Order: sequence, then C-alpha cells, then structure tokens
Amino acid sequence: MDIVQELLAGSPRALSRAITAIENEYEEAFSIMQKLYPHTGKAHVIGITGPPGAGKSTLTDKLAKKYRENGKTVGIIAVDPTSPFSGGAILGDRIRMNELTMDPGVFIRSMGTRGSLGGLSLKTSDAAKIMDAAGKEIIFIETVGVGQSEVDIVKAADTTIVVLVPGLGDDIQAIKAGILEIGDLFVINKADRDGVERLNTELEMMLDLNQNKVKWRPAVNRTIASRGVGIDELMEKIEEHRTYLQESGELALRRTQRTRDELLALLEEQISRRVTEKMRASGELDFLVASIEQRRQDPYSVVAALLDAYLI
Ligand SMILES: Nc1nc2c(ncn2[C@@H]2O[C@H](COP(=O)(O)OP(=O)(O)OP(=O)(O)O)[C@@H](O)[C@H]2O)c(=O)[nH]1
Ligand SMILES: [Mg+2]
Repeated sequence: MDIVQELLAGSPRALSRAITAIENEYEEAFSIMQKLYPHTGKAHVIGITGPPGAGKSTLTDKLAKKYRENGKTVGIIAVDPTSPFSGGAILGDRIRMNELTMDPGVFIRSMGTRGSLGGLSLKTSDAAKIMDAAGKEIIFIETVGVGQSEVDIVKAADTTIVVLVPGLGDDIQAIKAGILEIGDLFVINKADRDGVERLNTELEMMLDLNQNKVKWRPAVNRTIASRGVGIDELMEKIEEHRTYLQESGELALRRTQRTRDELLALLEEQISRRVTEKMRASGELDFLVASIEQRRQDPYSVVAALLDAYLI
C-alpha cells in the first residue's frame, strides 16, 4: 500500500510521514497532496490564537477531551512561528497533553519554521488537509501571537478563537485591529485573575464598534482552562458558530475564498520554485546579480526574460 492508501485506512504512522513530507518539502509531498485532496473538506477546523502563555494549549487540551467525549476524532496542530522545532508534540505540550497522546482518536503534531517563516501557513493548511483526509473530524490549529503570520495561519480555520488574558494592559490596544477581524469567538482565559471585568468591557466595546461590519457577533467567553471552567460553554459557542456558518451560507463563501487564496498561493510558490531551481542549476544567478549591480541589466527586464525562458 502506498502512503496515501495507508493514511486513508487510518494509519497514524502514514499520517505522520505525510506531514513530515510536506514540512521538509520532500519530492513526494506534491503527489501525496494530489491524491488525498479529494478526501478533504469534511473536518471542522478550529484556529486558536493569542499571546504567548495565554493558555491556548491548555484550552485546546480541554476542548479536545470534550470532543472526544462526544465521539469525535481530533487532530491538533501546534504551530510556533518562532520555533525551529517540529515533529512530535513540543515537550511542554506533550506533558500537558499526556492523556490525549494515549488516545488513538487524537493525533497531535507540532510545526515550527525550520529556519524560515516562508510557506508556514501553506504547510499548516496542508497538514490540516492531511488530518482531514485521515478522518479527523475536529482539527485544532494552535498558533502563538497575533501578528500577520498567525493571521495567515488561522485563515485555514472555519472558526477562529482569540484567547486573551487579563492584565495585558495596553497590549490590547496594539493588537485590536488584527484580532477583531479574525476572531469568531473571544476567550478571556485565566478568569481567576484580576482585571477580567475591565478586559471584558473593553472587548465588548470594540466588538460593538465593529458590529456593522459583521453578520456574526462574536461572543466573549470566560474560562479558567487549567481548572476546566467554562469549557462546556465555549464548546457550545463553537457549535453555534459552526451552525451559523452552515445555515447562513458563510461556510461556503469562506471556503470558496480559501480555495481561491490557496490556489493563488500554490501557483505563486510553484512558479517561484521552478524558476529559482532552474536558475540555480544553470548557475546564472551570480552572473545576473553582478550584471544588475553593474547596471548592465535591470532586474525588471531580467525577471521578464527569466519568466519567458523558464515558464513554458
Ligand atoms: N491561573 C491560570 N493559569 C492558567 C490558566 N490556563 C492555563 N494556565 C497556565 O498558564 C500557563 C501557560 O499555559 P499554556 O496552555 O501553555 O499557554 P499557551 O498559550 O499554549 O502558551 P504558548 O503556546 O507558549 O504561547 C500554564 O502554566 C497553564 O497551566 C487559567 O485559566 N488560569
Ligand atoms: Mg501552547
């Protein structure tokens, strides 16, 4: 059996190998994705993002357990754009998610940058597709931070949860522009700490101002993830959002938009890769750089000529 057949038959080893192939840009990655693409599109993908240490992994762990109790299979992708490490779960997460890793209905995988941020969002969404094809019904993508790369990463999600904690101070002002747009649900975790009311009021105010732009008014949930408080309510909200997405037609719209974005991103990546590979192989890169530096050629004409030469 080839890796895709094994994966479709439920082999965790094949699932792991397929994601490694994507991550390391192995030659076989492309054909793996080609073969499993028809089996994707079934999972509900939940993005969880927020500042470092907000409790994203703890929340994911608790939510995953709830979904398991409801008989759903779960995939978890922990993305850390600041870490070069990947492979199995990161040590800290592995300890916290110990029970989950013993459960064959859960597959956990962490992904780092391996030195470059480029392509991480594409790889993350491929990893989610692989888990989807492997039959995982609920897929969590946990990513730290609220910068542009995280925004790109959570684009692969159907429901995005932004996790905040009290006591962030002025940080909330700095991050509000980005998070308002991407959050379908907001969580104030560590609700056992001071400053919950203030943060809640601030968030509600910002969401009210933003309300005319969106059909779905994101709810603000309070949780104490470490103690499992508020998890049932959060799960209810996630399911409410899922129903909203389906019934309003928003899910179809988002998926069309995502298919378009992904097609264009893939095209861009492949064009750039092909041309770069051929330039490297022919050894003309250094020559062209020198020639541009000496103003014998300009980069614009060089790029036009390269595309003509290599794209047909
Ligand atoms: N007091 C309190 N601590 C919590 C709560 N939720 C999580 N923690 C603790 O906060 C710490 C960080 O939790 P994580 O779940 O690792 O947070 P994270 O957002 O995944 O962290 P990174 O992935 O490193 O960004 C851990 O020590 C948790 O036990 C909570 O509701 N209240
Ligand atoms: Mg974490």
